[in-house]
Amino acid sequence: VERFNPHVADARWQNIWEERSSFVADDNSPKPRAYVLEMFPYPSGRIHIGHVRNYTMGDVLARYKRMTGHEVLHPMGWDAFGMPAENAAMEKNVHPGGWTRDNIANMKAQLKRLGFAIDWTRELATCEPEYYGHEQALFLKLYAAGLVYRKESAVNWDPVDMTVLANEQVIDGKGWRSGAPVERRKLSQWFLKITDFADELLIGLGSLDQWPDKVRLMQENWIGKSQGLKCTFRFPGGDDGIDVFTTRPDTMFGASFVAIAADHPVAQKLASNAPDLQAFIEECRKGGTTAADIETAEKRGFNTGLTVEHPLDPSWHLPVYVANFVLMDYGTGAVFGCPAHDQRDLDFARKYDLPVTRVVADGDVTDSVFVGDIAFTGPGTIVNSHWMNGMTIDQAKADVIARAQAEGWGMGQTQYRLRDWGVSRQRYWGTPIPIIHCQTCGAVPVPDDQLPVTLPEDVSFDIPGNPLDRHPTWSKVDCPSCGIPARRETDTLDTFVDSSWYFIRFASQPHDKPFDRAVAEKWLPVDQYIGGVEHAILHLLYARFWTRALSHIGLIDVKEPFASLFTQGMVTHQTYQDAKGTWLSPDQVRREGDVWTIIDSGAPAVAGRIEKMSKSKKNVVDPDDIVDQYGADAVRWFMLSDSPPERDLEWSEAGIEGCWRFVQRLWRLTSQVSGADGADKALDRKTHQIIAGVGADIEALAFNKAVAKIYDLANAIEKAAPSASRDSAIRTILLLSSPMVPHLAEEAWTQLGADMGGGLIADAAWPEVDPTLLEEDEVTIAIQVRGKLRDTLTVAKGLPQAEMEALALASEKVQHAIDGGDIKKIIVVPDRLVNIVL
Ligand code: ANZ
Ligand code: ZN
Repeated sequence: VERFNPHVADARWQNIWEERSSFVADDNSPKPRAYVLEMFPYPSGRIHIGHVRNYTMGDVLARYKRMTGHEVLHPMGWDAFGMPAENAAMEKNVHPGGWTRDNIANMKAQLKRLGFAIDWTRELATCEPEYYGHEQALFLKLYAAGLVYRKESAVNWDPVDMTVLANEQVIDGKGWRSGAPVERRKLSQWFLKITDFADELLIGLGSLDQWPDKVRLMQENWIGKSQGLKCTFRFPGGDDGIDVFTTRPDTMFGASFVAIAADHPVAQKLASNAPDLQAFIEECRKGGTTAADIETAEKRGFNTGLTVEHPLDPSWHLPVYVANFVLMDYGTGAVFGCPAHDQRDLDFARKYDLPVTRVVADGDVTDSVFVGDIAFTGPGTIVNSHWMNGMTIDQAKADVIARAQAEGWGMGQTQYRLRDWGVSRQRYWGTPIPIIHCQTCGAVPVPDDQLPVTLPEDVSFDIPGNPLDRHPTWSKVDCPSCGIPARRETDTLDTFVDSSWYFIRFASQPHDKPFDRAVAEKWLPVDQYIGGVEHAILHLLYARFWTRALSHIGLIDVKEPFASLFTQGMVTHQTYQDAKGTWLSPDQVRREGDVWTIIDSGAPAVAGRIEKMSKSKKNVVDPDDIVDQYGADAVRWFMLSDSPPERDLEWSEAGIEGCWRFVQRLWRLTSQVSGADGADKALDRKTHQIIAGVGADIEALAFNKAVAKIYDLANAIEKAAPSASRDSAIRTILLLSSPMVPHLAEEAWTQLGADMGGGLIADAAWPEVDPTLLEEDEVTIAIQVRGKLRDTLTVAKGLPQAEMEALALASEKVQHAIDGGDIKKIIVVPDRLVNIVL
């Protein structure tokens, strides 16, 4: 037999699928639907191996669903806005649009070579007005519904480049280009009211039983619901005071100070005539804006000299500090500090020499000296707290909240960690926010018939900042409402907005509106979503929110966009370094015995850790190169073999060669259809068990198990003698492996086509399982003599008792054990056991 030649076959079949529109989804199909989606790629330049693994998994499921009678939607598009395009523009003097579109063309060609069953008629790129114009319309609908607002908020400000930085452009608290320490600055920015949906998003997690537990937990923590008390610490003698939020009202008698955020109005007011406080506040504003930045910063405070009354004992006065660890946008921006039971408070108290009073006892330990430098946060009994002594934490919490409500100085309160979603970006390469600022009318939405607001093409990137801001004409427009000269909003939307609804646009993409509700509802929710766990929080939460928001305003009746979620592992590869620690690529080194050397110089090299493929460590393999070498099917087969899909997969030369050999082995098998007669019962049984097993494995995304079963069947076929059963097993193995190695499967299918009536294997039905063949029809029975096991026999299931007896007595081992003795009785348990009593 000639070898299977992917260099000819791959492209041929890809063209045939395309010509026949094999994978174009029909909105009006009467079949049951399956929407299979992988997270769409950012067009960074080239497809990387992680994409190949991700899309191969989705592809196998999509092809399998087609074969099992579903109308499948399996689309692909491009998450095409974002910083890298602007960075390229700054560094290489290219236009972000040109750079992005070139990348899309290249990456699309790369994907096509892998033979994915994608409906390319639905391809979309978020950077095209055809997409983002509809996004602007949706944004304005949310605005009209009160789900969008503007407020002052902190951004990362690079004082040297005089520009706003995205979080990912802040590296170790410094601007990525200037290296200058980043400052916090206030700007008026646009927000989406995701907090209105905090509870819904939390409760909704409960229905997502086909999501990984870890992802649900991460979202739960991100939403961060906590219940506690909001209460006032009054200024002595006054009516007003400082409101604090606490989740531990049970520890109130352990309070030793009150701390407020640097941006708290009380701090601001005091600072106006206290230069040293003003200086402290400025200090606090330095450093990044993320919670992690603030968490890790050293705890520092400023004693304001003010005091407040303790609500449970007004004669007891506590000092008020401004502290860098208190955030203005959580709770009330103020806390009471209880050092014995909160680590930050303890660090703070030790530094500023404040009292530490233990109020929760752990067993017999009640003395504060045992607090040491570690706060006690476990369960226990209340102590040092007057009437609360002896209560549990929960009893004390309830007691204090009830008392506060009765006496009017506090209220039970639910608090969420989740913040509203700031969507303003001071960047060019994003969706323009469709608002016009007018001196008289305020913020005016761009009228519908003036959408899309398109980006200007003539922009420059030679100086830092937002090119939209300095464009000579773009932002100069007349107010749509009153007609006077006004200014177009120059902020663009966070690219997470683009990826919050692309799966709806895939399902339905009319020209004149974002989507057709009825059509979108036919497809949604996505039945299987596959992607990287790095998107476990933000992307998935934003997409869930956006879908709920659209549903809230009546645009679509879908609550959860992704019914089932799968997060795949990474592709890893061996790393190599030279003696100085410079990374070397695998093809720069050679192994001689146990030592590695650099091929060019003969100098020693070190084989390092197996790590995620990355350009910086030089351990990448380029999908194009390996497809050139081995063809698409061997690469696809490798992506599915060996490792469970949620685990990391190590790329290896030996591994891909094994896959290449298996592809050839399958090919040879298919040339062995003999036309012979006769049944091979054992092979039939194996074949049908494997049909059932592979189907179940693919449904469960256990691709490595499906692959192992196909190997198993190949072995069985190779061992079997020619028969009709064997011919049928050969056809079956082709069908079962066709979702994984579709090019080979099509090629072999046509070769067998003479006796099968033609047609594509892509359109063939998944083989049916004969349930009677799944049952084992033989059993193993135990033969005992005087209760002792003497032999085991394999017999037909349901064998009559007399025959079981006869077979037992015919056994040489049994006869030996009887040794001429008298048989008193023979006990038979059908299908299990024969016991001979002497
Ligand atoms: C007193 C106390 C005693 C607290 C104790 C904890 C332990 P979660 O669970 O995350 O909601 N807190 C409240 N507002 C804050 C702010 N704006 N910035 C920094 N910290 C703030 O956390 C709630 C707890 O975090 C609150 O309960 C408060 O400290 C602090 F033994 O109050 B606690
Ligand atoms: Zn106006």
